[in-house]
Amino acid sequence: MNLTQKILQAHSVGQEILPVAGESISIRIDQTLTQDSTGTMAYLQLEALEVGETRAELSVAYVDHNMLQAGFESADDHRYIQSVAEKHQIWVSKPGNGICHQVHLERFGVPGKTLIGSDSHTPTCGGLGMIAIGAGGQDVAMAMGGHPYAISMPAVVGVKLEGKLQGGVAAKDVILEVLRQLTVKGGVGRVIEYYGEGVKTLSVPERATIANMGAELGATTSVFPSDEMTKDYLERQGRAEVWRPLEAEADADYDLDLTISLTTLEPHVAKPHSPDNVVSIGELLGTEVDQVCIGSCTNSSYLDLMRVAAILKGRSIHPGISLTVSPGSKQVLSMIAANGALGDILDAGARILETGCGPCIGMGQAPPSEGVSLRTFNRNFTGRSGTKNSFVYLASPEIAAYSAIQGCISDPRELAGTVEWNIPWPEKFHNNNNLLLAPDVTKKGQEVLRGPNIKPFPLGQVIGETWGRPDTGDRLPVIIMVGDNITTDHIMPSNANLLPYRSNIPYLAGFCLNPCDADFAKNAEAAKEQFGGSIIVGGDNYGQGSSREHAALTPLYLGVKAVIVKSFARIHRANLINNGILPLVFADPQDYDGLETGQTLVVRKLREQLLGGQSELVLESENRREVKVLLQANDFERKVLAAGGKINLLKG
Ligand code: MIC
Ligand code: SF4
Repeated sequence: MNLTQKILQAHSVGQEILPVAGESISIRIDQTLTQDSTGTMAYLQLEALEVGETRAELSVAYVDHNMLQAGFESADDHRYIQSVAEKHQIWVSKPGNGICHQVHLERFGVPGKTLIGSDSHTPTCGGLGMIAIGAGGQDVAMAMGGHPYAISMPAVVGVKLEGKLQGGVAAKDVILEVLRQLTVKGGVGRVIEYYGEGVKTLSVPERATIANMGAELGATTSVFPSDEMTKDYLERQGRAEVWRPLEAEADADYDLDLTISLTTLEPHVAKPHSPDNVVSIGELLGTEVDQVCIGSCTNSSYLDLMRVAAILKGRSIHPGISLTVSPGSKQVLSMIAANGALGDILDAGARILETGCGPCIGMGQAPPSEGVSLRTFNRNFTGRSGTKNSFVYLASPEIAAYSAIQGCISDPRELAGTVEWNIPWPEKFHNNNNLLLAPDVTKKGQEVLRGPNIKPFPLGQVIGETWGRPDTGDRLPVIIMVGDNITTDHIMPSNANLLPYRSNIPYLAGFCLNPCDADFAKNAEAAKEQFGGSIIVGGDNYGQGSSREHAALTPLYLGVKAVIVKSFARIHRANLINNGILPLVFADPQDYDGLETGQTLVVRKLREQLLGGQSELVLESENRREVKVLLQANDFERKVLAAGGKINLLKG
């Protein structure tokens, strides 16, 4: 068995033999995490499900995304999260303590355990040898209720790493190379497992960078062995006792094999507007840059910022550049403050932002119009930076720091001999945990504090014999046709103006699919009024990116009953089902071309077919043309859909 199979086997519920790839497997979840921007909804759902005290071994509620507090909304959400978490005996990581994935790696991750989190970059802890999976808030709430988590048994891609990275080449370049080869769809239905001699040369934070951006491949997760490096990291974090060795069996098989030579790897950059639009740095040398942003859950570790400091030390940023640095955690910030590296960064002209997601989620630092921004982040989708016509490039902290000095994209290998790439590890990482609140029994069952911005969330409707209304012939109109790789940032944009409303679905709904069609919400409401609902049609990999359940809840609020696409991204598909929206896939992708906006479709005997396990449904258009669609769902998912969502089903 490979490592993925070993951990899944050890956590499998009710199945002694692992199913074949693609079939459903239920796993026991040891740990859960939430962050604030998906967390408010997850906890509202936890309350609706009447879950009570968390039954996971460990649950943590982080506040790291929505930190600006430009009005009362975010502060109210933070207070809600803290009080509801305390009530349910969940750890609280307060604003300022750091980005959930970075802190989880430092303080909580345990090799061989399972973790699900309401954030798509939860796989970061795969760097510690965990099976860590991003999920919608409802699934995380269910795991806190002690329910197993169901996934499709993944195929496993084995990535063999050989050799050792050269100075100026970073872990980020490894994952950009994997993205170049596999693309943003290449990981769907797969786990990416790393092995080989090269792994031993990578520290835990470097492995975490690689595992983190496996999310951009659409992968279920990524995983590294747990070895001496892992032990060393945990010892320095003061957590030696949780270490255990873990690796694939010597003769383990993989469904797909890749080999990457770390020794000959070049620095890479992902060009606008997709993380898989990757080229070698040589193609971009000299590209002028306006803004450089260093940070995010991908690249804000102690190691990353020490390398940045080493490059910036004694130098100054280019006059045309704005450089921001957001440390990943309070631990990282206090350590670079204490050892003087922060001073080197400041002296060079950087603007220090608070520890949190910051510009990665569009919380400030929108680039200038048509500006070029070079970021160490993981996503460069159009508009995510807050400036629709900007050009965002993704690269390593080394490239970012050196380019900030030069004013244009530059190759850090030029610094050979002037910069020490080997960063000595601290004897012990600094651990002041006063922003990390352990569960306190005296708070069990306490009153939950809600602000006026927290609005009830919509619930789906029980599915009947058809999806429409008799007076309009049971038909529903297609209200939008979108193309391939539509992200959840398109479906439910996030920026400094919208993030404060993550617990207010009625307000957010007005912005649903706005980047694709500014009239979407208006048209959906009109269709809801006239037909009782509507249909979204899309291409391949629909719903890639963030785990935000809002990308299902806002269409639900607007009356969307079905989404028909060529293929789905994993988390979004699960979120649609959990909220009672039918996820349908064209049996013949060419049928996409036969559809157009405004056309209406009808399906007969829907409930019967749904509960009867029918996998192919026939939709009929006005001109009696048939469109065959697949409903790929297991028995439980069918019951969830029929009930109009998981909460309806479980609450009877
Ligand atoms: C993101 O990177 O898009 C986020 C913000 O972390 C999301 C969660 C969210 O939308 O709140 C994610 O990746 O899941
Ligand atoms: Fe935060 Fe960005 Fe990481 Fe999402 S990708 S968790 S917004 S830092």
